[in-house]
Amino acid sequence: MSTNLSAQAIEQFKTDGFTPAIKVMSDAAAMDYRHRLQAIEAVVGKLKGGYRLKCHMLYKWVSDLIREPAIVDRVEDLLGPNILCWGTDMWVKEPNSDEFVSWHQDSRYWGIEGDLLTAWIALSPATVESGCMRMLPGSHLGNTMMHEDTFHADNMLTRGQTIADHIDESKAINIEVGTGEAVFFTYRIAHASHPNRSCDRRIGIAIRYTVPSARQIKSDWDSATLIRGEDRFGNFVHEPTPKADFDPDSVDFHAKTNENYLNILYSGTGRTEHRT
Ligand SMILES: O=C(O)CCC(=O)C(=O)O
Repeated sequence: MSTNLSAQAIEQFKTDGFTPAIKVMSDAAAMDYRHRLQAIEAVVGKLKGGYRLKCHMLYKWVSDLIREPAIVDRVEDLLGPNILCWGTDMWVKEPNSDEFVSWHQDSRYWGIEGDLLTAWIALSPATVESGCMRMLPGSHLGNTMMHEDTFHADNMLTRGQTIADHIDESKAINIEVGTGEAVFFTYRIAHASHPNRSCDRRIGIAIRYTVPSARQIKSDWDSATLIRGEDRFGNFVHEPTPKADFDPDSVDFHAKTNENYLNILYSGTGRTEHRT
């Protein structure tokens, strides 16, 4: 079975800013990943802060997932042969809960100049009822929009950042993603998601892929994991690969890079306390 994107999906990524949902693993593999995630929750509780962010340095199975050919081959179709993984976030919405994600563009906050895309993988069905993402097609082609910080208690974003401009909801599209499917979207796209009103947890893992020519402009230091090809730019310190869950070498490195990441995410807010 081909693990490449169709010409149509590549075209849609260029014009709309995202691909259709594409099967990247079996339902059984997704269930296995879900069990691994839940086994960590059983030990550390709700995944917050470092347990949720850049966690490919903490959990061996996430470190394996970011290298999965069924995902990376598609990323290569969009970014080219040299690929770095810059981040991994868990997005867990509990059944019948109020947590939501306001309209935002990731490119507004991450300090990355260059190409960056997300592979968002569903480990349970992301439907309209369970609070799948919504995206505004073509919004990646204009200028970055103005955002304001709300710090709303139910907003899953670090600073509750919300696009201040009017979003025409009638033009937004629901991005339903089945278990074991992924949607690939550029970090410039405006996106959001409603609360989970279903009886199951809505679990997604977002993997952020970029290219070696990209650079961090909000910090003198940043790191990424080389996934494929070569890095002739040296803009990111290369991250260690955990040999097992909570490998001490990776844990130390993760603490440093995650603190740097949170400082970038909160820059300009004057807040020193991080709430993720
Ligand atoms: O999972 C969600 O509902 C939102 C995810 C998101 O905003 C992102 O991956 O950038």
